[in-house]
Amino acid sequence: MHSSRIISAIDTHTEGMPTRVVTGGVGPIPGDTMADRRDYFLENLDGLRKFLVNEPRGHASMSGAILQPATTADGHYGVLFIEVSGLLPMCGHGTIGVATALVEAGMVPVTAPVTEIRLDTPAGRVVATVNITAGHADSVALRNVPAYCDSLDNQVEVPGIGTVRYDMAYGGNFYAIVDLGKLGIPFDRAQQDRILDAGLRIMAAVNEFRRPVHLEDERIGGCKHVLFLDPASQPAHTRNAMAIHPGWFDRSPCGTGTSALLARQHARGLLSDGQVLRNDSFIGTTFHARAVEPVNVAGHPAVVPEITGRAWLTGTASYLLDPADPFPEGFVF
Ligand code: PYC
Repeated sequence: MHSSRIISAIDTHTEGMPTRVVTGGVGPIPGDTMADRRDYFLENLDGLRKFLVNEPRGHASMSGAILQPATTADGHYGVLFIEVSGLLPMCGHGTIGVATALVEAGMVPVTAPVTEIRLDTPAGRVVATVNITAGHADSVALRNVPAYCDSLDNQVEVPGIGTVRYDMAYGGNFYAIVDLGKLGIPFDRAQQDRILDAGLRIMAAVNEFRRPVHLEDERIGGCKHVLFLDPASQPAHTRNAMAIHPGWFDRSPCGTGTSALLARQHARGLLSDGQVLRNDSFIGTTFHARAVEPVNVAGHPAVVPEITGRAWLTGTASYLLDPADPFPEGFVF
C-alpha cells in the first residue's frame, strides 16, 4: 500500500447531513486560538480540506470537522469546520456529529445520563451536552455562541429576480432570511434548482450591498447562506431550505442557521422567553432550539441558543493519498 498521507476519520450524519470527523493524521495546527488556527489553515493547509471534502473522497455537499488540541484550559478539544465552501467559524450539525463521535469512540470521559463536552471553535466556546442511554449517544444539546439579529426588513436589488426583502442574523455564520413565498417559488424539493439559483444570486447581491461583519470579530463576515423559509412556517414551527455557497443545500435544519433564526424570531417578537422553536430541514428532519440566556454582543441584544438534534456514526476510515494519484486535492465536478 503506497500512501504519503493517512488521515483517520469517523464519518457521521446529523439529521441527514454528513460530518467527517477527523481524529488523526493532521497534527497540531499553529495558533493560540482556534480563530488563529483557522487563519493559518486557510493560508497553509487548505489542500487538506480539499483532499477530504472534494471528490472522490467527498462530494459537492460534503462537510467535516478536524479535531485539534483545545486552546483553553478546560476545553476537551478544538475544532475546525471544513466544507466545500471553505472553513466555517462554527457549524452546528458538525458539532453534534463531533460530540456523538467523541462519546461513541470513548474519546472523552463518558458519564450517563449526560456527558458534557467543551469545544473551542473559531467563533468561540460551545458546549455539547450528550444524552446517553446504555452507552449510546441519543441526542445532543448544543449551547452555541451568542446569536443576534443584525437587521430586519433590508431590501436589495437582485439581478434576474428584482427587489428581495431579507432579515440578516448571526448564529455562528451570517444568514440572509428570506420568505420563499415572496419569490413566487413553491417550497418543494422538485424546485431545488430554482431555489438554489435564487440563493446564490441573493448572497452575491447582499454581499455587494451590505456585507455583514460580526460586531466583535471582524474575521467573521460575509453571507454564504440564504435561509429560505417555507411560507407555511409558524412563529414556533418553521421549515427551511438552506442554500449554501457555492451551490448546495444543508440536509440538516442547520445548527448555526437555526440559531440565527431563533435570534430573528426573538427580534421580531415572535417567540416568548425560553419558548421552543422547532425548525425542519428541506428533507424533513428536525432541530429544536431555545434561547437559554439573554446576552448582548457589543451592546446589541443577543441570545445564547441551545440547539438539540441527533447524529449517527456511518463509518470509520483511513483516507490515503497514493503519491501517483493525479488528484492530490481531489476535484470539483
Ligand atoms: O449546521 O451550522 C450548521 C451548518 C452550517 C453549514 C451547514 N450546516
